[in-house]
Amino acid sequence: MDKAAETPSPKRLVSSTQLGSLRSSLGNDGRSVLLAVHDYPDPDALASALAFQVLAGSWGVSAIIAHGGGMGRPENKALVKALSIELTRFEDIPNLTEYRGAMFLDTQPGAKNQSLPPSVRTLAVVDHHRLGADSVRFNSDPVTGQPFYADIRLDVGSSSTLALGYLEAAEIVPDARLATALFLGVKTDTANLMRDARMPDILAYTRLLPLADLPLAAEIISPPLGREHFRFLDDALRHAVIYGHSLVADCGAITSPDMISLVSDEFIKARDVRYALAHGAHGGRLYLSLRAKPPQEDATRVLLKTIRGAGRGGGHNLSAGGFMNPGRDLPGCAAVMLERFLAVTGAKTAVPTPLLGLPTVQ
Ligand SMILES: [Mn+2]
Repeated sequence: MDKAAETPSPKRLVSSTQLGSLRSSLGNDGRSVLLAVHDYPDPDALASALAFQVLAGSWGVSAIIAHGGGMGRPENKALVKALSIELTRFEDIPNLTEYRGAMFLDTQPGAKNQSLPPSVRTLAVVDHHRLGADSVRFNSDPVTGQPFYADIRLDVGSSSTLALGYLEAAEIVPDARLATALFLGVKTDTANLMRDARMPDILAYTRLLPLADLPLAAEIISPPLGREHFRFLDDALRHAVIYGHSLVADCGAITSPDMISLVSDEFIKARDVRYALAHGAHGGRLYLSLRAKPPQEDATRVLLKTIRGAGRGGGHNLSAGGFMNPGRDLPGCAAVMLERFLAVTGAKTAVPTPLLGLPTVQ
């Protein structure tokens, strides 16, 4: 985290010193900047990138939002479409070195959930994720040694909260489009302020509320769903097994890694379930999405212990995600993963019960 000489007032999330440091990091030599978000970007990643695109634009710096992977969750696709967010995939950029460098949003250099080639210089990072061994412990590019601006706050529930802090420091009031995006970013990352939300998130939410286009936000958050969506959920329901207080849902082969968070989000609601883990195979990896229910607040620890040595992951207190590299033995990897997860969550000796096999109570 950047140690600002000036302490922001309690209502100011970002000081003018921090804003100035970011501005000089992005520079203004006529070259564009890449706003790099994590693969399979979610509303928080997209909204914060949009905010920094506006902020950079106010400094005369042009920036494009770029990412790896695709997009599966219907509401993520709806956000991009409804707000006309222009996205470029890293692989579609012919010459990455034409850009001055990258600002990472909702992810970090070295994190394995983003696939920007490391040859691109890091200019800045704004994020709120706790990562395993990947966490940025330095403020300089590992390849070039050049310093960059880093603002990584584990005590904030969304990158959109931080992005709004930067806009406010620059005295920019977001228009309805940007406010709608940021509102949805805070809302989805904190599950309506009920998951890993802190006071800055609550303040950001209430500031964005009157500025956002709420009917449009409602449309984005509940887009029309095709039958394949329900088939996917049906399959996940049939494969969900409860072991004591831990639920595991095998989603099989998935079309996009972000789909499994739909399942973990939903299944953590099950009575007496304290951890809900959804997993699915995509592109030779076994993806995991974990949700925890208070008083359990160790989702990232549980996830990292589950995948240890076999992949990468990161997250927050109540939600975490990552992947394992199964090599040629996907079933073997899934079995190891399950064994570790049950051991870490204290469910090793629990008798497995299918979620749909539970008796209906009351
Ligand atoms: Mn986020």
